[in-house]
Amino acid sequence: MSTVNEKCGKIDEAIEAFGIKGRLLTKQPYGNGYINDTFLLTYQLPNGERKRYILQRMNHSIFKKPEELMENVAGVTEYLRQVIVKQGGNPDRETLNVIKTRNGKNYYTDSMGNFWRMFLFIEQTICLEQVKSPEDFYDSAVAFGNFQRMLAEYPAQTLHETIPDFHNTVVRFQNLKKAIKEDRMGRVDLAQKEIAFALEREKDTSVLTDLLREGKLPLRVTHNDTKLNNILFDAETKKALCIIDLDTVMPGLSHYDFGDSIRFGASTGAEDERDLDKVELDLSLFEAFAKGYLEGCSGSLTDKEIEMLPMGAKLMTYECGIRFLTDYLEGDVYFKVHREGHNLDRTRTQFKLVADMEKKWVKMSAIINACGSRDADFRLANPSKGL
Ligand code: ADP
Ligand code: GN1
Ligand code: MG
Repeated sequence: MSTVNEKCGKIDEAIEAFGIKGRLLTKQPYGNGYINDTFLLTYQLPNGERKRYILQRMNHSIFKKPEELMENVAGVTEYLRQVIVKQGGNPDRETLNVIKTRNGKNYYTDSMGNFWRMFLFIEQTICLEQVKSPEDFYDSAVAFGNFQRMLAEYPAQTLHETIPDFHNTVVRFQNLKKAIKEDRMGRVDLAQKEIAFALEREKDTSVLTDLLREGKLPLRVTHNDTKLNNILFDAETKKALCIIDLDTVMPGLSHYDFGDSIRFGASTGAEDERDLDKVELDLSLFEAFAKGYLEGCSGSLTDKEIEMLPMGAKLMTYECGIRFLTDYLEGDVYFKVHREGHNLDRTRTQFKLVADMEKKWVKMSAIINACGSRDADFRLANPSKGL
């Protein structure tokens, strides 16, 4: 327990603020997220039962307005609860559930100015760091597609933009150029090859944002951070159960969700793998995800959206690479790192994947074409479902 207290001085104050009835048995750091500090709390309830909760210290240097962030999370989770109940599902397991403080608030501000929130811990689940089988990945795709479909009618205008320009690749590229120019840590020399790779692809950065501006791609409510460890699988049925990490649910393009899942899950290597020979795009995983995502969206994507999915995969991978590279150059101030050069290693895997996608472009497009034809047949047979 001492390590937890050393890491977060005011955790006990936060625990107290949520007023869970029962005796706190353990508190421990939990999970592999890069952004928030996550803890698992185990309580013994007055009736002798054990109950677990997730406590998170929100990263307020990244999320500057925790109040707005939690308004989004509470709004979306309450809405999802209703949809899940209507569908006959279990709302305590199929969505996050925000626990309120004693004062009825969605989060607690401690005396050091840290922001804390609590969720029901979803028991009997597995969180995957890497795809184990195409079936799991297909399943996660259906779940992310469903997520978007369930939120299709959500009043998007009430959502706050928790991180402005989150998937604006043009802005991300400008940030990279600024970091190169400033070279705050003297690391530019160590990343010459990666910098050259990033700069050579400037023309790609605006492809999706241009189509959005021209009205050729629709804005939807998207998750925006669809990596595989942001989904919980049921430990017994092995089916995708609950989408978590809702901090970046905002209006966005379907390509952001599709692409981010591909960059993380369809890679044959881990995101920080140092042996780049182990990293490539697995086309069968790409196909499994594309099939599942379109099925989950249930005929709601337009032809143009479908056509642009390979670009979504490439651009989200490239964008994540330039974000890791920018953070490396700026001194690892955004993503949690666990070793020297960690962000540069992550940059390299993303750029290796981008290069591999460029090689496999024709095959990726053919897979999407085939999935798109099936989707068009589905829309013909179910005219009420399409746009
Ligand atoms: P980050 O933004 O830092 O990625 P997440 O919200 O994704 O934080 O949480 C980190 C990890 O904690 C997740 O990958 C998952 O393993 C676990 N986790 C988060 N919320 C829950 C929950 N309600 N039930 C079970 N596990 C959870
Ligand atoms: C972060 O929060 P987490 O660990 O699920 C990041 C994503 C990146 C991802 C790279 C809010 O995701 O955008 O794609 O790391 N989240 C935020 O692994 O910046
Ligand atoms: Mg996460």
